[in-house]
Amino acid sequence: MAEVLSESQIKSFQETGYLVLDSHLPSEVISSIHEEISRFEDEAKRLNESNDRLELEEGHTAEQPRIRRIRLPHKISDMMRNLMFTDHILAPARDLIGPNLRLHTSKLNMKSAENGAAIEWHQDYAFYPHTNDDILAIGVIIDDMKSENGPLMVYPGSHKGPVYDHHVDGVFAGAFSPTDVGLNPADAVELTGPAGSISIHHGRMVHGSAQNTSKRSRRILFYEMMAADAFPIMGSLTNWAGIEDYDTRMLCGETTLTPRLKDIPIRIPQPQPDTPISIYEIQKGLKKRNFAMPS
Ligand SMILES: O=C(O)CCC(=O)C(=O)O
Repeated sequence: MAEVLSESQIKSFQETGYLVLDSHLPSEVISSIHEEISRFEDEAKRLNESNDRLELEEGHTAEQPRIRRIRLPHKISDMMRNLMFTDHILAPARDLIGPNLRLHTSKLNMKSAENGAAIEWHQDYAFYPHTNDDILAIGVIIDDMKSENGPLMVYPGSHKGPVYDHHVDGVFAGAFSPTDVGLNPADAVELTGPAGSISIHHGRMVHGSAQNTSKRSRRILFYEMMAADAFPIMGSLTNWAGIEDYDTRMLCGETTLTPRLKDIPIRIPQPQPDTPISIYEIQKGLKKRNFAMPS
């Protein structure tokens, strides 16, 4: 018996690999996220370079702080940690991949007005292959997400296809060009919705987003999670400091020591480039960009 999703929403997710739940969160939650972001923007005014909390956008200055990403918000904001454990986030995930869930990571992508960076096409599963693909990214849409401000885009159904080659010159580059692998750009779909909506995409879904050239920011808070019986394959970009540490990431339900194996394609994201672990930096290895770079 599903908790919040209808049978047709579950079926649609299984077929297409994504869902948008319009106006899913109370407006107070979004207001609280805004307050948290303001706090991090104040912190950014004192920074000249990125650190393990805040990744700065090119062009950042103390006068005009520009944050590209708030890293691991569940670790540095009680508010965003508490939200992660609510049914707003976990109930739809349980409806899609079962009762036992473990966090993979969290991030808040800021995509600022007028220059916010693109994210090239990729599959999350190419970064962190696991023994099965019951893996989701849940995006809390903080600003109205529309065509003009660089919405998340997906290739519906691509979660059932190959895991594409995300390497350039033999080094993991975390991206690829859809046209090189026979995907038709006309098939890509923009995920749009008012602030307070949530997007859900499958771990194998091909997705990306263009630079934001509009006058409005497009901020989205991702919680990426998987079934507790999905274990990282060696070489996966998963922080693993032993099972005790891994189990601190349980979001709900029971942990296990018996991984579930699924017969699915796997590629190992190794060797890694000699850059900090950030998708924005890793993707700089891509020679043929699909989206414009910030000027
Ligand atoms: O923020 C976006 O539009 C896409 C985010 C994404 O795919 C990522 O951070 O891995």
